Amino acid sequence: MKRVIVLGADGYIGWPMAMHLSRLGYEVMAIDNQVRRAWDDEGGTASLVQIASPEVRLATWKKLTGKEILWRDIDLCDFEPLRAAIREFQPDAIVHFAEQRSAPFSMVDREHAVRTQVNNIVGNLNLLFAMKDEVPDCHLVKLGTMGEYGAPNIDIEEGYITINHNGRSDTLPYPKVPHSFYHLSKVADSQNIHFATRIWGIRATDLNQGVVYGTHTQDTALHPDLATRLDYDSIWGTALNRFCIQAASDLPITVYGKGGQTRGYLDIRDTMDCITLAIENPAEPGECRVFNQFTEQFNLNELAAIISKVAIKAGHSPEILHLTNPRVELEEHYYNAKHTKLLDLGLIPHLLEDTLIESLFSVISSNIGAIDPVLLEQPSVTWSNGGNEVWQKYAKTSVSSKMEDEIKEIVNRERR
Ligand code: NAD
Ligand code: USQ
Repeated sequence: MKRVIVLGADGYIGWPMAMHLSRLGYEVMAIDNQVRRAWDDEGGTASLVQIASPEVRLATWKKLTGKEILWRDIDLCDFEPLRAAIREFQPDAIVHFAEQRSAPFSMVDREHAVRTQVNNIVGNLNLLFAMKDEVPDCHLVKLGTMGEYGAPNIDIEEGYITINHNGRSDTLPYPKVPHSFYHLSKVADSQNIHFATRIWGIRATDLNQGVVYGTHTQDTALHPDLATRLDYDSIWGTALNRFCIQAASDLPITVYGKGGQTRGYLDIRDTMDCITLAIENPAEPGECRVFNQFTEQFNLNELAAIISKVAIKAGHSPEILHLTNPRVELEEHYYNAKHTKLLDLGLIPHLLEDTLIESLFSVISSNIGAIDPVLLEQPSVTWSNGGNEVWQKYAKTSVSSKMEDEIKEIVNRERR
């Protein structure tokens, strides 16, 4: 039986992934420090779908399937406990989801940008050192993001590009011009992983994932206590989730700017399959393999149109609004990203329109009474001057001072 550690196993994707691998017969250790729940408490945000505590999730999983997922409450920025867990479990693969993943959160103010980059870059670096020390042959499957590339005016390749320059040629990591301090933390992670594979011979797959949607997997659908998150507020909710919930509650769909912003998208079930394919077909020692992990691409106007079409069939009359864009980003641009490597390994994609009809709209309508319109308020964080004032309006605690304390604690811990 192969052993896999899932880092960030209390999160939107990490929890279904831990169950998915457990069902497939992998021995799974789940690690998370539940910081995401703390960030919800600070910011006054919440998942639309109620999520159970890790204890209840694990007990329910064991009761329904007879399978045990080991749980460890560890902060990746805390090196020794992380190393000890890896030494104890001796994983064949580690799937790394455990990062701050919101672009608006990273753009609130200096503290949030620092918090994001310290959490993500230090956590990832600690992981690389722990792997080198304890399990040098283990395969790292790291969640990066398509947003690392930004929106270049040329085709986006899968990780590397061959450049001819002044009569010479080389294949180099693809240039990255991302659009938030969060996305920049992922670029730094990618660089550090690439370097670690070169100097230590670590095996790594860096997955540049598009926007993930949907809450239903074979496992989350088994019982309400196994459900995963559905975020729709302006910090954690993706445009796709927000548009669906706006349409289902007869509120205007909020497109920022012209709506030509194009992104790659994939169903959460395809995320499960992509990561399983990556684990089952590991990178070679010293290889830093990059896959672009998405199945369909849409611009925001196309996305709003598909969601409106499904909402109209469900009896709603959605209106599409174009708001002043709080972000600094291209609103009309070329976008052609290669994504063949996972298809070559056997991925069979689900399609957005089917998932909207088959599950997402029914999940939303069964939770319609729990929607908080304040969380859909616009815009919450502006890129040009930060949204700290708006954040503070909703935050239950003084975020700035709490963030400062957390950062000081991490720095002091590292010094010790
Ligand atoms: P999430 O916020 O729901 O889950 C992340 C989990 O990691 C949380 O449970 C959090 O508590 C944990 N975590 C964060 N920092 C940690 C630390 N220092 N130590 C231990 N645990 C920590 O996020 P998600 O949507 O499940 O995303 C998972 C990963 O996939 C992220 O790295 C994200 O950047 C990436 N990704 C997500 C999407 C998407 O659409 N959701 C798209 C592309 C990439
Ligand atoms: N947007 C709207 N209206 C809204 C919210 C957002 O028009 O109400 C726009 C944004 O301006 C942006 C686009 O929608 O142009 C995408 O924003 P998003 O919040 O859906 O996605 P993003 O910030 O890119 O982040 C999400 C996840 C992140 C992941 C990323 C994948 O939160 O963790 O890394 O998608 S990718 O976009 O491929 O980088």
